[in-house]
Amino acid sequence: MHIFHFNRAIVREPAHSVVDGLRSDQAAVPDYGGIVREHAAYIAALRAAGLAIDVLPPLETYPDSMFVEDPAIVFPEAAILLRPGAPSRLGETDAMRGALQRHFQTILELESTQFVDGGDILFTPDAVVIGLSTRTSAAGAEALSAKLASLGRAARVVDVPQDMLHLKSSAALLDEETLLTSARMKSSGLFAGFKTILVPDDESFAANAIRINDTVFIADCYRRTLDLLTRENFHVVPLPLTEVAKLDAGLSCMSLRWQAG
Ligand code: CIR
Repeated sequence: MHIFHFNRAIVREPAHSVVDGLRSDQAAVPDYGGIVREHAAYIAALRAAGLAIDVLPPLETYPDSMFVEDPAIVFPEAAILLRPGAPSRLGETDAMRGALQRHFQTILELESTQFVDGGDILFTPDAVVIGLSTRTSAAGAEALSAKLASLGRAARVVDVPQDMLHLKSSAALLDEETLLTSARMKSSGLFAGFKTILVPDDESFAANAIRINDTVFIADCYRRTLDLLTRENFHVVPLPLTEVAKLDAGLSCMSLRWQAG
């Protein structure tokens, strides 16, 4: 699989209701205008990285629906519709189906007792890593592993630490063998077989980065992680994320990315 090579993406514009999205810190109220600006900067950055983008319309019924990573995963040859583990987000699966049908002939789906958030899925060269979390159930991970096997892809299941929303809240692949992650993720079992670059403890969420073609995108508030990656010779582009981060969200969750034939 081409882990970092992408030429297409799907994003969804934020709805006004996004300010009512799920978040762990109720005191940190996100600003709608700020989210719109950060989302626009994100789309511009993906276009500059060479991606053609489908921009889906906002869905007021689903406050978190701009986080399109959670209801699906996509590969060059197929897509899998997931079932987000938060009840308020379950309907996002149906809302994503049509957008995927425009691009993928093969679309697999989970069943009603199975829950998986795309934020718990990390693609690596050898396997698709699935994190068990408050959103991704063991039954969901098992069912997804079987779907992946039917596509000829291996899966590996790890444990997301309890204080993390998703596996990718603090983990990203920087190249074929190197993970950007945090010490908090060590107990997950994710590190096995990888070199790791650990972000500073007070920048754990900087590891919700994305590599797209030759560029690594990180949130612009994490200056020490930016310096660290630059010293390691990665081409790093910081993006504004202050308001989006109030919704416990990062860069990976705002797009579905793939390499179309
Ligand atoms: C949620 O709690 O579902 C949203 N407020 C944030 C989802 C972020 N998604 C992701 O990291 N994959």
